[in-house]
Amino acid sequence: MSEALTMPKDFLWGGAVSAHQVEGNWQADGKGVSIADVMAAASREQPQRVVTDTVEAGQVYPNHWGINFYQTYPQDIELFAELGLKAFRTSIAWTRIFPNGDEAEPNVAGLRYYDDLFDRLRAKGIEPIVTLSHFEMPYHLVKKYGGWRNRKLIGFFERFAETCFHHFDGKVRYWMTFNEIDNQSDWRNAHHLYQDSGLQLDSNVNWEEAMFQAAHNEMVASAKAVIAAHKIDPQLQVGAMLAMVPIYALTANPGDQMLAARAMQYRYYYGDVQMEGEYPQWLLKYFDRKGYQVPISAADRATLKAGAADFLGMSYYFSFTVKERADHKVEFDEHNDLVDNPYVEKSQWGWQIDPQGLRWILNWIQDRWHKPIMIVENGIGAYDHLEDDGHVHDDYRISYLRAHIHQMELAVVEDGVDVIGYTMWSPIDIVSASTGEMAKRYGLIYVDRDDSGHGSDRRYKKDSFAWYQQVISTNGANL
Ligand code: P53
Repeated sequence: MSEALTMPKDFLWGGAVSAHQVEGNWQADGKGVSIADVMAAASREQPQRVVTDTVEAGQVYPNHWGINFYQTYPQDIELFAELGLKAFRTSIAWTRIFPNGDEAEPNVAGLRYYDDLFDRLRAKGIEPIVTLSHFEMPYHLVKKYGGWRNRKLIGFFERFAETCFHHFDGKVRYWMTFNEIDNQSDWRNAHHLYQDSGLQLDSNVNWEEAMFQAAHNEMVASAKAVIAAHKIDPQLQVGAMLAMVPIYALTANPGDQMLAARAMQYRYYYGDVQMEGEYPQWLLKYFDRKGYQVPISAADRATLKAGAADFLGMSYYFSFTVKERADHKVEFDEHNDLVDNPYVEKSQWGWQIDPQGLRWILNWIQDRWHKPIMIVENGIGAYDHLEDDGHVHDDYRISYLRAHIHQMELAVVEDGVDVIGYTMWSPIDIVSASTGEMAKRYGLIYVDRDDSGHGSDRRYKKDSFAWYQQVISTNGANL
């Protein structure tokens, strides 16, 4: 790589996971059933995970075992410390704290588990960064209340958030409310509506309208959490969390350019609402035109304004490309309007690999929201091979991470973008969120477990482990 770039001294180099993808032990110590616990495994070829309502014999539920992190975390933290992580992002499984989501009192055993996890991280000098809701809401809230379309969930989430802010005050300083709240902009994909908002919709419902209603309630809940956190401890920093995907126009045709601009507005209005506390005009007009009922009260507007997020947490995996629709309508439909970008390669799972897109989107965010940015996910899912001698030669992972970190450093050093941390996905192999596979590996540490749940669970350091270790120890100078 070209000459070294000097990153800020206190930059948070880290790694990220989520609770349901690692913890397993899905019924331990009073934990309730989450939406991830009733999602069966899928595959690269058949990616749609089926929600089975109850646990069915003959189905595989990879989130029931994860990588057994609920028990192995003390040893895994030793490995993270050896790697040199300065920050570790995970989530709190809502169902460990409020098993059904609507209880008045928290489950103490759940709080104790995270107490010990955060204490052990701190003892190693690793800053915990915590997401409150990462695709793992209580399934009871789906069944009894219909998920986030129901305003009652605002109160339930507020209680959960307040409980965590109080209980972990002094241990956790950086929080995020809803993981990748913008994935549901692809509302034709039932998986995203379920994962983000706990929606299971009939065909007679307008899914797009339902998505806007659910997202509104989540954003009000998120703002209430921000307000509560600042009351509990003004030091607490609460972020929004978006999957940032640059959406390019295929050509200089103004029609392509207009649709690309609209696509960015569509996918990132959640950011406008959460970072600035305001709905954009174009969207209010869109609701009118479509006749959508999204009850945004004056009280909600005040809440959104007062509860604007402190920073943006973001993931970055790929970019999209669009071209003008045949009917020339300036309306974005993520499920149907995307085209291949001839200038970029794809991963084994068909995700477009675009390191420069990271610099592009960081600049875009800085210009738009003017708040600190934390990259809380970036990585590549790939098939790995564990050699007989215990090595995994994952040069493709090193290449991916190196190219992306380089672009981030250019954004920080040359462009002055305020990025305060980078937690790669993921320091250790985990269950994939979209397909439930173990074989889609992201880790710097290999976990011996396969798609059907078999394996010794032993950990092996991949080649990328030593590589990232020296990235951190040189503060990003040595890529
Ligand atoms: P997996 C889809 C598109 C982009 C990011 O994804 C996504 C998803 C998942 O629905 O999710 C984030 O495991 C997410 C993580 C997830 C990671 O990206 O599907 O925040 O939980 O594991 C990678 O390959």
